[in-house]
Amino acid sequence: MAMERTYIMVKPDGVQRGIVGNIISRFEQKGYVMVAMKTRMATPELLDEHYCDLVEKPFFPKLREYLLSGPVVSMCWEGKEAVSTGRKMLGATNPLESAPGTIRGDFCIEVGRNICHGSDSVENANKELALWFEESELLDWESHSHDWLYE
Ligand code: DAT
Ligand code: MG
Repeated sequence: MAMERTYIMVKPDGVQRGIVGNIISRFEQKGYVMVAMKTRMATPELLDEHYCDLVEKPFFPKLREYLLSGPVVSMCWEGKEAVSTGRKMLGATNPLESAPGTIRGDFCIEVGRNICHGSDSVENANKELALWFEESELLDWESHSHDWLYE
């Protein structure tokens, strides 16, 4: 079974608009386990590393300003195929192309205010989790529902 950990981050608009609880609920209800969570301010250095593939893009300065505009909530969720499923739960990058029922499809309109981040591969998830969390913050524990979720 491909048990994975993914990095999910609620961006400043999601925090300001009070959508954090809804996003947590969706991952909990799906059956994923919360391995870590914290509220913090991002920094330019963290964002340059986190979005190292995008730093040359023309929209990057605005993206950085947006992500520095208020607290973010960093989370690690664990479970079977958590990375790819987390991306499906978030919806498409452009919220107008996100299906209703996804987080972006239900709560936002513009790509520059798309309220959440989710890792796009297991490799990037590991990189992002190491960037945003100390190793000691990532907890190993098993939900009491484990055997009711997995055959
Ligand atoms: P995702 O967040 O779905 O993984 P991404 O990694 O391609 O998408 O881009 C990271 C973020 O950058 C995205 O959530 C919003 C912003 N972004 C991406 N493409 C953009 C564009 N064309 N114009 C403005 N912002 C953009
Ligand atoms: Mg991405």
